[in-house]
Amino acid sequence: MAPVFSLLSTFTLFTALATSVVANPSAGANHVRRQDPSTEELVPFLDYEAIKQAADAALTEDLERRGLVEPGTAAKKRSLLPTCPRVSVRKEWRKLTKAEKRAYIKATKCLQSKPDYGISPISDKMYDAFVYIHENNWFGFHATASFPVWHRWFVWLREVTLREQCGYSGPTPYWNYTMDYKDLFASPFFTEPETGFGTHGTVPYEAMTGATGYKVDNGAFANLFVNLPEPHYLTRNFTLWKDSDPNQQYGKAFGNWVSPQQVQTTLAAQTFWDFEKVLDGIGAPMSLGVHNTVHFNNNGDWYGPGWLANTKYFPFASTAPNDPAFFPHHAYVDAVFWKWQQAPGHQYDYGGSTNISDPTQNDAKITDLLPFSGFGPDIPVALTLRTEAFPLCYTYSF
Ligand SMILES: *[C@@H]1O[C@H](CO)[C@@H](O)[C@H](O)[C@H]1NC(C)=O
Ligand SMILES: *[C@@H]1O[C@H](CO)[C@@H](O)[C@H](O)[C@H]1NC(C)=O
Ligand SMILES: *[C@@H]1O[C@H](CO)[C@@H](O)[C@H](O)[C@H]1NC(C)=O
Ligand SMILES: [Cu+2]
Repeated sequence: MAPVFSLLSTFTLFTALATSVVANPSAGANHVRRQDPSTEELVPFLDYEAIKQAADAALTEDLERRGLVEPGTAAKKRSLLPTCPRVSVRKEWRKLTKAEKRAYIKATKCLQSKPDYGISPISDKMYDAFVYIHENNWFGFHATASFPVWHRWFVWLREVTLREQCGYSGPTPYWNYTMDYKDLFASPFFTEPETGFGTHGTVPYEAMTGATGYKVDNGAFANLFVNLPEPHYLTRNFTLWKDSDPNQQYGKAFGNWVSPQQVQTTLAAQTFWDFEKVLDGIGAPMSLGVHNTVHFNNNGDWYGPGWLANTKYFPFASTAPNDPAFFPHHAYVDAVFWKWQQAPGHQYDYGGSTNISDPTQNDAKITDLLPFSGFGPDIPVALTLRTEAFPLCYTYSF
């Protein structure tokens, strides 16, 4: 167990990845977006102009909070923006009706037959565009201040795309795995007949040279074929959890890192950067945090660049969104972030490090641009900080 555990020390892992990024910036960079901006298509269902205006309003609100512009300047800008047609409420997966679950699964698969408007140079399918924008420069928005805000916008882009391209009109689901912390993989989220996301499967499978796991051969996404970094069947490997005696250190630890108690500890953080550090287990050698624990336990495609450690793609391919379960997982991480923001003084708090190799670097700013590789405009952090405002237009109820 010890070697496995040391592999899983998040901070060590990320630092190692980041070091190789710095040392050899061109390694594995075979995924290059088209260079000529005039050939870049717009994503037709995103209102680029309105998003840019909303970003301007959010940045002006920030200036106004700091007394740098006349009171009322931001409100005037906001009054020119569209308003939310409605503020939708995201729901725990188990609260969706069977019909809603079926519709969500159908819409997810539908993305595999929709165009990506030139976003990914590797595949022309919208399903893969999400994988591509997540792997492209992934070290900029993992285990850094950008993590919660970048992934918030990412999950929202998926929500909009499921609605606009594939007609999904139900609630965006999140998987509240704290309900399952005593036995994560017995969760109906995975095991429910027909609408479960499936278990790790029974067939050992070498997805590509150096990357093994089990082909997902059951559940709603049985035999799902994905394309990044190269074509393979969706793969998971729950072994790490299953082989951990729940009464032993690692078995217990894995559960406890996603327990309701761990969420309380995360929510108790006083500043945004402390929140992110607890969420991701940064600088906490005995915790992977509420976010990373789930990735590491699911393994296979979920495991991010670590899964590809023995392939030519390491460390540039953070292809975890290959697994459709990525999105309900990240919607829950976002719910925890939202909850943290509800405490007095937290809504617009932002800061910390933008450097994955140095958590003490205190340079993150609300004006920082989050990169989306051409999937809509890059947006400033300020635009993500209130989910109830245009264009995000969603909330949680718990
Ligand atoms: C998640 O479940 C826990 C119980 O495990 C509950 O206390 C919490 O409110 C739930 N959170 C959400 C977002 O549903
Ligand atoms: C599953 O992961 C474990 C480590 O947790 C590893 O030892 C094993 O080789 C993996 N199995 C496959 C089939 O990849
Ligand atoms: C990030 O931190 C590392 C380690 O301290 C340092 O070597 C590197 O120069 C930093 N990168 C940037 C862009 O500041
Ligand atoms: Cu990610």
